[in-house]
Amino acid sequence: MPVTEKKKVILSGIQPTGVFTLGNYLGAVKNWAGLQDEFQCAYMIADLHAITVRQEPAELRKRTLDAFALLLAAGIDPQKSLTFIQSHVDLHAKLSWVLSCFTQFGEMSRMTQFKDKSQKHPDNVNVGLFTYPVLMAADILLYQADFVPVGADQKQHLEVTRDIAARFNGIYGDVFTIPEPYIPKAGARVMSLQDPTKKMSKSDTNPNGYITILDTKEQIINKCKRAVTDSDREVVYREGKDGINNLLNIYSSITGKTIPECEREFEGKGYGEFKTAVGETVADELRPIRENFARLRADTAYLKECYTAGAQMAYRAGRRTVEKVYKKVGFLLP
Ligand code: ATP
Ligand code: LTN
Repeated sequence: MPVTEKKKVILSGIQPTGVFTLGNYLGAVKNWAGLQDEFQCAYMIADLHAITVRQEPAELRKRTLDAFALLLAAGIDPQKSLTFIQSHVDLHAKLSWVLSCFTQFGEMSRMTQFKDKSQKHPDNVNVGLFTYPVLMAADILLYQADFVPVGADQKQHLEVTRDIAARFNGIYGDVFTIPEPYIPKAGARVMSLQDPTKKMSKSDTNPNGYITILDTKEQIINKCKRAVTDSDREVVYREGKDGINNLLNIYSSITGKTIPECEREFEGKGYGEFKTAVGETVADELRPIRENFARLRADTAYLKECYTAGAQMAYRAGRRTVEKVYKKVGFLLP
């Protein structure tokens, strides 16, 4: 009889800090649906992470439900994948505490996301923002994930997760699987349309900087037309042409064409024509998600059924890891 191989485990998460942007989609969520058959996947809404920046409570609740519906709208099937909300599974917080005692202050100080976000919110540089990557490590290690599909901005957090896991394993034996990042070749870093030296972010205060996956065709085309570029005329990928490079990346990531193929397609054409083509391509790609979302979001009873079942299954999947960790570090079991 053939030995059936156990599927490798994938885990990823997204914060309910706003409607997902084209960056979240191309860098992460788009790939998640396609991994569901080959892997045992777990996808969660990272609401614990979201409160590292001050959130209005009613708004956070609404955004969490929106984000959950968006995952399903983007093709995540709760029958195939563990689909849940982070705060519903208390194991994340428990493991995070233990891991924080195996993480060095200096390691956290080097995280660029911490530096960026504390600059952005100088009035609220809280300890949660500082230890954010430890909680992320707990999310991943709890489920013994083999791969973590994320955008390029999360690479540093994954490296630190690997370091924490290896350190713990070095002391206590093989407790954690060491996870690998799974970063897409194209679309891993979509930049802001208004400042193409910064990543596109859903918590940007200027909505022209990002395209959300629920924007209408008209809004998308308008934002692309207004995208900051440069003063020459050639649609070519070149150092210093950050705005055009970004639009080429987006176009290439959606169409699957290589950058030189895209350049050839727009040879001799102006920026206006190129920007409209990018806008139309993006809008066509996102339309089905917007339609699915409208249908799913209206059915809150179904969403609740999915996230309740998801949390129970996630709990069962993660429980053994916490038990093992508690035993290893020497807690007297109740
Ligand atoms: P916030 O603006 O609140 O910090 P965010 O838009 O950066 O949020 P996250 O929830 O932190 O989004 O990230 C969800 C996923 O989307 C992660 O895997 C992250 O790597 C990916 N991602 C975020 N922004 C981009 C981007 N501009 N390009 C590619 N991938 C991205
Ligand atoms: N920090 C992530 C969101 C996130 C995540 C995770 C991603 C929270 N926990 C676990 C992968 C695995 C971000 O994208 N900013």
